[in-house]
Amino acid sequence: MSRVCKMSKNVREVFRLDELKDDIRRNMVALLGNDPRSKRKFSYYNALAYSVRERLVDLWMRTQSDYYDSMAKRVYYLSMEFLPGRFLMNYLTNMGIVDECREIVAELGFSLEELEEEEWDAGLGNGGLGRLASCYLDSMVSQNIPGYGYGILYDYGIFYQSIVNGNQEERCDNWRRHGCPWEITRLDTLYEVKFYGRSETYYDSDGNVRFRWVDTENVMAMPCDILIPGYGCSHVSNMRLWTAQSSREFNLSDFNRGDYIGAMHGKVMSENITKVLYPNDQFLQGMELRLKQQYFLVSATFQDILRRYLKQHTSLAALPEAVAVQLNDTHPAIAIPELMRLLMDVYGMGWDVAWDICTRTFAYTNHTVLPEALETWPVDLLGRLLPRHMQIIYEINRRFLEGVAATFPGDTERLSRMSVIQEEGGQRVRMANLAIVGSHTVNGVAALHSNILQTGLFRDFHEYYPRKIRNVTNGVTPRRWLMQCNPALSRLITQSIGPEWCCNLEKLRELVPLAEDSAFRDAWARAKLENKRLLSRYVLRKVQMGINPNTLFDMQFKRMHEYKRQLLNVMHVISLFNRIKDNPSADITPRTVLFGGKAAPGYYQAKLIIRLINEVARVVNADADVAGRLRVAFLPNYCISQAEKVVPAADLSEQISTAGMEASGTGNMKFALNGALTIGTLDGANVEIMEEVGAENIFIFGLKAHEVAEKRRSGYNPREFYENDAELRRVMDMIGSGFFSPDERGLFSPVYDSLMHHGDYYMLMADYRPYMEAQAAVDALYLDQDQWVRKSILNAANMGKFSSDRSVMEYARGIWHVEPLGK
Ligand code: B1H
Ligand code: IMP
Repeated sequence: MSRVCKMSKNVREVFRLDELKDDIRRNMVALLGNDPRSKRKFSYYNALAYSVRERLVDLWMRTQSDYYDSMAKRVYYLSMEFLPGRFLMNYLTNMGIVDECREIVAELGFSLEELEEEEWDAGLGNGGLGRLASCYLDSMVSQNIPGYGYGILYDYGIFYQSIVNGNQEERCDNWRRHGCPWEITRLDTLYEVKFYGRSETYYDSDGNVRFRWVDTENVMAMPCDILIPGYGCSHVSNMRLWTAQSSREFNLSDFNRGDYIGAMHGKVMSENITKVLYPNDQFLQGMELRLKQQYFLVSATFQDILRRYLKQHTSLAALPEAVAVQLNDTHPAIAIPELMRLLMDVYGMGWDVAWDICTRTFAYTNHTVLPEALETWPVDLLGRLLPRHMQIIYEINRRFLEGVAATFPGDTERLSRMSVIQEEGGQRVRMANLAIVGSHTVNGVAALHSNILQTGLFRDFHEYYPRKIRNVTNGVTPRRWLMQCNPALSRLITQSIGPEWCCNLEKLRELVPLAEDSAFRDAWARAKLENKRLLSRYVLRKVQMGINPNTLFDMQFKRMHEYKRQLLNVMHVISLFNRIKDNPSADITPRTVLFGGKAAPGYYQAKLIIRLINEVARVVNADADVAGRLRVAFLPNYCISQAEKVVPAADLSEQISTAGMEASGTGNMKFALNGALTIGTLDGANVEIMEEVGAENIFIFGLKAHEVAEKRRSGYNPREFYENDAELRRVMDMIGSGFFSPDERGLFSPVYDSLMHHGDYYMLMADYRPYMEAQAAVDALYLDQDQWVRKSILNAANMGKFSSDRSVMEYARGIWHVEPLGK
């Protein structure tokens, strides 16, 4: 903290702000080749970005030197996804120079906000899992924990979603088309990554049998660094993202045979590895290219980790004392056999020593229990692409099962459940089992989820390794998710309780007594209203629809997924519509219901629900009786920069997944931190949010996780709810009969059928009435603005636990065994 304060006092000196304007002009000319007199926003954004970045490089080098000098243990966060969004405001926020920069930019004839809008989001992830990785990097560096993110620099990030005639259409996200000023490409560093070939046995000089991987096809990995400034800029770290480059000797034999085009084809194909992010949140497609991406990340990263380690060590024996590797889900779990391969085949270690190093280095975070998201790879495919790894996986499994068999003699069922190799339906490698066996610690991402891992999905493993599976509840960075995205509320909070909250979110508790102060409540309500006005303008621009900031803003923004139950929300909207139509003079709480989220391109049902939302919106918004009381909109292309506009403006946050299915959720935390009240099920981190804010300040409804499980076991009959609830029946019949699709009556039959005829797997029918009742309580409370605002304040005030600073410190102390530097 002391460093932070010192820095902000003389920030003008440290960051040479008096020279910033000149630097912007200089970069306009020298780097961009543009005339500073042309007033192009895009050029100014870039020139500003370069001028900001260059101020951090120096601090980054000092930070790295600190790490070396102190021989600090380093954390490597391996993730196939990072979702940083835009960088400019984050850099300025963390450097503490937003206001100064705003002045300078104004002198150049721009507003900071308009330059900010010039930046294209870095969307190198699908959703929560990728954004969590970015929050953790922010928290690591802000708390002086030596950490790096390692990932892939996809040419195309998560697709751009547009809505055409109510349907989702995907466009490619060519996010670097106009360059990316934050990237520092290391053209001079290249690692070779091998694929295919075969594993060969040979004898070393001592006569021992050894293995080597030969006849491979090689691709080069080139790193690109993006700096990550800590808040207060005490430290600056980086994420290192890899791009694929063809190796020079690629298909040399084709060249030599005169097959130039054939050789070039191979070259181009090899560079495809980092072309595109797979857009299937929580659904395994099992494509060879995806496995290639995973191994590409892992191989390049470990060459870099070992290179750095070996600068200061002569033996790899102490690797676990110097390096902690966190696997962000199983996506990089091929790292386990890769490290074994390196230690044994390249550095000559024996199995036992290598295995001990390996298992003391890795930890694995599980983010989902959905069966369709659990990674398994066909043995054939893995064995062809990575033959030596397949051998090592078999050996890991053989030794592991020997241990299990010794502990549970004769329990063959258990052995087959726990095996890394799934036998039924063709042999496959279960990546989760591999990750558990090869890690010292496994964690779930919210208390309920970790409990489900221990007693459900990983129960056998929990019995075998009773201390391995633990919980670290997710968190979000208060820098981006309050300070940066919500200046109005941040200002008010800082005026009231001082600025420390952004590094110590528990401080927000000091707002609790202020909930009883009517002047403070008024100021709070004004800040929320200002945000709602800003969002209204954005909605008008985006979808040409006027919305009224004085209505209740009811928001559900997240990936489109059946388990997240956007459909349940739609069913509530339709019910409200019917109530208004039945009784046009009824006194109801005016609402604006907003949705946003992408559906995986091949996920038919999720796309159909987007269409349904849009058709319901069309009917509702056009109805004269409804006008002024209910409006519905789907905002296209939900992404980080849109979330920064949506989250601060929400009154009500919809977190209504089927209990037991949302591992944690992090949107729930962001909304509550910005003063939204939650309507939700007891799922994921909602459980802990309720514990923190108190049951009286949150709208909890519906089946609990154990009740969902119990209903599934005992037989669940959705029709029973249909038959016993006239209002529900009417909603379902409207969807099924084509009320919202008059030109295509059967359009929504699959939605109707999934609930009525295909078992309603996500139990919307069971939760409909409790949800309606919870929504009625929301309506009633909103009419009493004084009470509502009080609860809004109490929500934000009690979000301290959900800072990613807390999560990261739990990982650091309990899993990585690293301490913040300089403390
Ligand atoms: C989460 C994923 C995920 N869980 C596979 N699992 C993917 C799985 O491309 N893939 O193959 C991509 C993503 N994402 C989310 O993680 C959970 O659903 C949320 O509940 C959780 O908050 C988030 C962060 O822990
Ligand atoms: P890397 O750790 O080798 O990737 O280097 C990252 C940065 O750390 C370099 O650009 C240097 O600024 C710094 N650095 C690298 N090696 C050393 C060292 O041995 N001592 C101090 N600083 C170093």
